[in-house]
Amino acid sequence: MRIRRINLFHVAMPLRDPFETSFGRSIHRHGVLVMVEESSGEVGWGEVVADEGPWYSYETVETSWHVIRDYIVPRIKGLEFQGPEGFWDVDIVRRIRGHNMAKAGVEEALWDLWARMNSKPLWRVIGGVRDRISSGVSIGIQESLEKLVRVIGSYLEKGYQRIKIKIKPGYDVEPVSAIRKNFPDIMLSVDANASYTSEHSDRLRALDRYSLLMIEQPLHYEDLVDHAELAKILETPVCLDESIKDPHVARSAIRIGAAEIINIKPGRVGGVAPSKEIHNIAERSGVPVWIGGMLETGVGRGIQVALATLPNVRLPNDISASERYYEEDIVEPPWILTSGGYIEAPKKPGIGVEVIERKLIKYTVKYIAI
Ligand code: OSB
Ligand code: MG
Repeated sequence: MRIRRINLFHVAMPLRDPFETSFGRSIHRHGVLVMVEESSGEVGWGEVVADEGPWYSYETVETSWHVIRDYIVPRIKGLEFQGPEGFWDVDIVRRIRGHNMAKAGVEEALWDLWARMNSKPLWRVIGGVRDRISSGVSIGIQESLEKLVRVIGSYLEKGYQRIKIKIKPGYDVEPVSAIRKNFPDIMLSVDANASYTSEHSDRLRALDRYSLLMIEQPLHYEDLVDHAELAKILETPVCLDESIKDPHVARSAIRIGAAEIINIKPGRVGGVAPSKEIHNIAERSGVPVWIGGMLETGVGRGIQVALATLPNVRLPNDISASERYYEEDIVEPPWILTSGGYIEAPKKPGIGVEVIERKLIKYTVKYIAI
């Protein structure tokens, strides 16, 4: 395949409910959709999950725009690729340090394009083994415990298989205990988004009483050693998100015992190939993985769904239906939850859904064709 043009769309999608974590509150989900055009006219889509500001990661919409426009596109335009893996052989891609969200947007678009050109669903192209994936829901910090319990009840009614709540120091044992009082047996996990330090280990140990599925990224985003020590003293398995920037870090984290579970977010690690690589490293070490999310639009969700069909994805994913995030998704069909809390892996080629131009235009705040 030969790329003749790349289009970038900075989108601002209004979230159905504001999403609050230990690092801030979002009302809109910003991101960059990447559309690659092949010389035959076929197109592929990918999603940069960077936020407007450098909160979850140092990357932002603007830095990804800069890196894609000024470094990646000039070198990949016109190149003949034998397959999407070829992206990682391009000299400039190897030389760019970090900026995995920017790389992921382009890389995912090449995978979608490749699968479409071969008339196969992406999940089949990457070796998926199941035709539906387990869906969980991630719930932001709520203004009251009553509201939290009510919101959880409504998602359980819809069928979501696992509830994850955001915690931070001072908002942890109480919400978890309130949830357990109302829902003693549900699959429940917590995500701290790096808001604790080793000094909080008593507070974290207090969570051991609630049979949590895992505690996600309790400590600093660059820290592995303290996570390894914490994993030794907690019964609740420690899962890493922010710390697992790429396959290299995944290998180190597993080796020292810092990651008993890994949250793979394709957008965070550079796209499909690095996600598969982390999946395989973890599988060889007996570490289960699941696919995390960044409130993706229907495009990024297609990439998540495909990856969630891989064999070592053994826990429910942060991949919810389109309507959980947005009044209106930009793709059709929207992603829907089926009975029992599953999302079906599509039968159509590529990510299996189409971007609707009218909706894309509605949510685009900046556009460039390169
Ligand atoms: O830490 O997993 C996280 C959303 C934005 C930034 C970070 C995280 C999240 C989520 C949402 O938890 C997961 C989803 O997309 O449903
Ligand atoms: Mg997380």
